[in-house]
Amino acid sequence: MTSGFPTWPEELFHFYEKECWTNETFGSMLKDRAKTYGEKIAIKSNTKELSYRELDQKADELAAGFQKLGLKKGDKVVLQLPNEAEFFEVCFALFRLGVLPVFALPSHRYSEIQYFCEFAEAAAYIIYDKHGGYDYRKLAREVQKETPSLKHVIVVGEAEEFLSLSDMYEKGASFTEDVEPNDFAFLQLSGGSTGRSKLIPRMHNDYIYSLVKSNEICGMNEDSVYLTVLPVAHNYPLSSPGVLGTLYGGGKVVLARDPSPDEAFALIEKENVTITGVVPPVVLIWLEARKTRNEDLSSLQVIQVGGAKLSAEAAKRISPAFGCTLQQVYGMAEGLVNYTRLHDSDERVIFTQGKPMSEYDEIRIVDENDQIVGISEVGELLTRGPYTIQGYYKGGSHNERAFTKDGFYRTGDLVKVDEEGYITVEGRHKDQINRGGEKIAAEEVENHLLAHEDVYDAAIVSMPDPFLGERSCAYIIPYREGVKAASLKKFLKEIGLAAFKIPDRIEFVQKFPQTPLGKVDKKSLRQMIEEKLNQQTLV
Ligand code: J2J
Repeated sequence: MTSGFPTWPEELFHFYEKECWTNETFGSMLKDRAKTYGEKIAIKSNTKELSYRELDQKADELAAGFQKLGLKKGDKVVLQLPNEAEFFEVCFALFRLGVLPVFALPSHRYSEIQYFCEFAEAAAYIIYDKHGGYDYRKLAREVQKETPSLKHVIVVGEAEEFLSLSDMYEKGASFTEDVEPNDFAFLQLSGGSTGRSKLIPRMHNDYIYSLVKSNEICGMNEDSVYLTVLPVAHNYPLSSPGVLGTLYGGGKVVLARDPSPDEAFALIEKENVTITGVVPPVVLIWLEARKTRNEDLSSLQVIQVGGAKLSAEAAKRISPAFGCTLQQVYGMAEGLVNYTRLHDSDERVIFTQGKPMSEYDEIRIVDENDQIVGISEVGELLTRGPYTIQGYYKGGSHNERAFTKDGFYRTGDLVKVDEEGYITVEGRHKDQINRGGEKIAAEEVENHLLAHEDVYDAAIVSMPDPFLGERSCAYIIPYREGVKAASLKKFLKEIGLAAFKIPDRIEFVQKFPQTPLGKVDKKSLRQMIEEKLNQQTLV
């Protein structure tokens, strides 16, 4: 392991290099597409349109500008941009320069951003001025104060005391990249289960391979129009096949500001969208909206649903309501992505989360003792393959727990696999809440709560929710009587935790149930809240 990056076992590495990887970089890929597609539109947002040639040119100009500023190969930059065209200009510029973006989400706040900047020793933080009613410059001021390594803040829009992205373009510059296909390209974020989000290092080669396979399975080509409704930096809309798969295939990326039917349906109609990817709560809203609205959505060929478990009841309604194919996607930023295939039977598409996209993905389903279980028996999914990481960035001893000795990633997901390799997600083994696709590491929020003077102990569990699938419930043992849930939520907001991580509900108790080993028995806590919710709905 050098400078925090995991090394791949040589044998596997050479095998994948020979059998799977295309030996391209994102920079060379965009150059090629610009040659082939020139003036064809690559990216379309509400405010801007970029052709392949323009995107390529802007990436060169920005790469030259960033270089002039002092950014260099191997540096890290925390990138927190919404679904706007500049995301792509900046990303491809950084890829060309060999600078690694850390893909923060627009919902992240001080607690997350300060951590990413410090942990990755980021040289720059790139933001939008204001978005969704939030002023990111205020956040940047607070982060910069606490993070000496952070030399630059670059702002899209009104920069105030910071650097303006619009001043960074070296007009007319061409840029020769010094980047290899096996270099790490960026750091994705893990959903996390212990403490903070881990950073996931992905290479040009492994990620581009995941695009190639995704495109094959999802039928992507130059006529594809992909609508991005989820935050573009997330691994799912980024790569399954998402925006990067679309660009790889020469198609058009349409950027929605949010997933509301108002925005999304209008764009599908106007731009003749052929494919989009959503999480279950979004498709539930779309299904309701579809009953009363009459936009022409006939261009849509595929709706992908993933990120969290889709109920079979909802799955059954999607194809009839939208007149297109439903594709279930079960993936993870660490690598492995499973898809139902476009010509699979209804049975498969409704009841399973698909099968691995590559014939080189290795799957093992094991019990608590790492013993392989039988076909259709539930166990934890372990996986290894040509686009699944071999370790987290600066993962230290956590890597030893998260990966087996022979390099299989322990997903923490409980699944069963049928005879033909189709996977059904049955539950979770990791200490995480999946709030409609947004992942919350219980321990991260518990640690913040423990910093409150009135909190003696805290345990966060999921509680069932008809819309989001799960919401979070914090069980608290307080030091004194009279502590208010609202004051704990306010505390978490004030330390700058992303809103989706703030517990939906807080329950005060005097002690936690314990396992025979003396650990907090979260299974019992989940049962307790489920029973309470059931009783409440009965009265
Ligand atoms: C049940 N659980 C699911 C599904 C993910 C494509 C699609 C999704 C992600 C993603 C991604 C699920 N049913 N269909 O990166 O490229 C849960 C599992 C998994 C975790 C990974 C992609 N799809 N999950 O969601 O890194 O628990 O990636 O291990 O955010 O989400 O979360 P994340």
